[in-house]
Amino acid sequence: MSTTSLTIYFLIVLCVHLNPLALARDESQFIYNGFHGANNLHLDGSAKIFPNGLLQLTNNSGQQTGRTFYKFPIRFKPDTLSFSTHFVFAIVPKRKDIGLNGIAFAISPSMDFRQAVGSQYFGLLNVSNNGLASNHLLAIELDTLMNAEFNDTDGNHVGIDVNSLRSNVSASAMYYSSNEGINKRLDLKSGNPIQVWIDYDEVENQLNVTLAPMKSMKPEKPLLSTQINLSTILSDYVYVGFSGATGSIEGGAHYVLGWSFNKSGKAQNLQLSELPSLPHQRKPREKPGIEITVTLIAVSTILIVLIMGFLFLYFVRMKKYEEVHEDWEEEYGPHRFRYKDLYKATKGFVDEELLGAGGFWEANPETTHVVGTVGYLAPELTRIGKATTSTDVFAFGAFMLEVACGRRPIEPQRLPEEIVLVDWVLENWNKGTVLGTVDPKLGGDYLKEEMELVLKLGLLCSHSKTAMRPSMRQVVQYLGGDALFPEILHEATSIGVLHMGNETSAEFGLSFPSSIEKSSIGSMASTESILNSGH
Ligand SMILES: *[C@@H]1O[C@H](CO)[C@@H](O)[C@H](O)[C@H]1NC(C)=O
Ligand SMILES: *[C@@H]1O[C@H](CO)[C@@H](O)[C@H](O)[C@H]1NC(C)=O
Ligand SMILES: *[C@@H]1O[C@H](CO)[C@@H](O)[C@H](O)[C@H]1NC(C)=O
Ligand SMILES: *[C@@H]1O[C@H](CO)[C@@H](O)[C@H](O)[C@H]1NC(C)=O
Ligand SMILES: *[C@@H]1O[C@H](CO)[C@@H](O)[C@H](O)[C@H]1NC(C)=O
Ligand SMILES: *[C@@H]1O[C@H](CO)[C@@H](O)[C@H](O)[C@H]1NC(C)=O
Ligand SMILES: *[C@H]1O[C@@H](CO)[C@H](O)[C@@H](O)[C@@H]1NC(C)=O
Repeated sequence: MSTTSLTIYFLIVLCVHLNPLALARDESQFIYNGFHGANNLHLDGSAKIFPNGLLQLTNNSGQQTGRTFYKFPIRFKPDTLSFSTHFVFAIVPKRKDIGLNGIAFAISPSMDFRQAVGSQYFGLLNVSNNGLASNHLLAIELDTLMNAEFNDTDGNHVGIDVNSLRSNVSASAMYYSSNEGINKRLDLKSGNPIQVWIDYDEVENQLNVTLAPMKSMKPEKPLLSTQINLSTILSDYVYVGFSGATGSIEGGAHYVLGWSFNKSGKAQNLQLSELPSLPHQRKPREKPGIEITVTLIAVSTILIVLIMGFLFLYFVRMKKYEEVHEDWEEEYGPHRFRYKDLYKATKGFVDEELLGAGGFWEANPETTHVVGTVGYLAPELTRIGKATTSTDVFAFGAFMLEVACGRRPIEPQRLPEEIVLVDWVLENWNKGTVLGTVDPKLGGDYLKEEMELVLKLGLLCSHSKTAMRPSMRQVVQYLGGDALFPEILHEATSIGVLHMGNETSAEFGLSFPSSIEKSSIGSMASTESILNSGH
């Protein structure tokens, strides 16, 4: 054996036989800005370190427990009990609405947790040793589940646990924002990295736990601050580390990104920029925020109102332009053509399809050809060749008489005095037997006064002098009973002049000039003689 080999041998023997606790003093401070190449760590359960230095305590499967401890024991007694630690963790649940237990920073006399169970025991204790002073365990739990058996306050809390998972003190996860001067909520299982500082001062017996989101400085005020004398709780040599556990139903990943621990003073703050990044994760679909919900409701309401408005306008328009169907049409079917049908039938009103043309009024007032039915044409129309509203009134008068008497204006096959309807009616009027001209098919089934009114009106409209004819407005008023029909007195003394009511006036007199247009139309020509020859 060479001298060199001998030296190495003795060194090895020395190392093996040396009390490992003796080394602890030198290992009372460390910093891991990410865990790549970290070889002083003891990993068990599902814990593993990714190549980028990310420490994963549990993966996405359920019922997982993973632990990572600094593998050298640290001497707490009789040296100072004070310690300080800073770490960054992240809890990434598979489903955002379901908690998955969480992570605990633990100070324990042993790294052997084979008897411990996961879930709510965080992989640190079990049902039989929970709460025993012999555990010598201090744990800071970052709990995402509310376990009633441990008096948990909610499903997102931080607790200080002594020998038991029933916390001595706990609080909902929050951090103090010095800018705003208030505590702000932190979601432990948001999937985002969260910083934790744990500081114990043995002189003041004070244990502080402080949380903050990744980008924040250490807040001035801790989340938890409690008086506790650790000397009776912890053993002389302890192991420090983290345990993470998932529940039975849904999995989720627990990560530690960096960790510094100091027994000799304040733990150095981690170099946040050097910490490993979390695995790319599908962003859990957020429930729509209140703003989005309100916006959606508002937009929907506006749309509904608009649609209803349009529908309303549409129906109003439909109603407005609805074709009025008359009673007689019901019986015989509609006698009308829609513009669309006319347009189609005439191939868009092309000239070739023209049938005929008419003249309009841790468009072409100078009508040259008079077209019409004999009996309906006013006498002056043939003379001046110009249609007026009065000529329409004349035709209307002829029509009224025709309907009332049930015959055409001119029927040559009749007795001579009956050939021209208007003459015949006027003659009978003067004789006082006007109702004798009424259509016999009516069988007397009418009101005498109404019938007389129609006949009188028919005669008046058929007057040979245009000025004597009433306007259509007056006609409607007479028919509707809104205006009193001028009483025509037939007196022998007023031949050639008709009296309107009590007023005798040449202006209102009806005179029927003789022999004008007799040959052409023959309607009003003879009326004069009859009028004059009457009373
Ligand atoms: C999670 O880890 C356990 C134990 O390390 C392993 O059996 C399981 O397959 C892993 N599951 C996933 C989804 O990676
Ligand atoms: C709980 O753990 C303790 C110590 O680790 C062990 O002695 C005990 O048997 C365990 N109990 C159960 C129910 O696993
Ligand atoms: C747990 O809560 C119950 C009911 O509120 C209470 O009676 C009990 O004292 C609590 N235990 C602890 C350790 O706080
Ligand atoms: C704990 O927090 C309180 C209040 O901020 C502070 O006065 C005290 O010094 C802190 N103790 C430790 C050990 O950090
Ligand atoms: C803590 O407890 C130990 C043992 O009971 C005692 O010696 C020590 O004085 C206590 N420390 C404080 C600060 O009260
Ligand atoms: C521990 O504290 C001492 C004294 O404050 C400091 O010099 C040292 O850098 C710290 N080490 C760590 C790892 O925090
Ligand atoms: C937490 O503190 C320890 C040590 O002080 C006590 O022994 C426990 O009883 C106490 N537990 C609770 C729930 O307050």
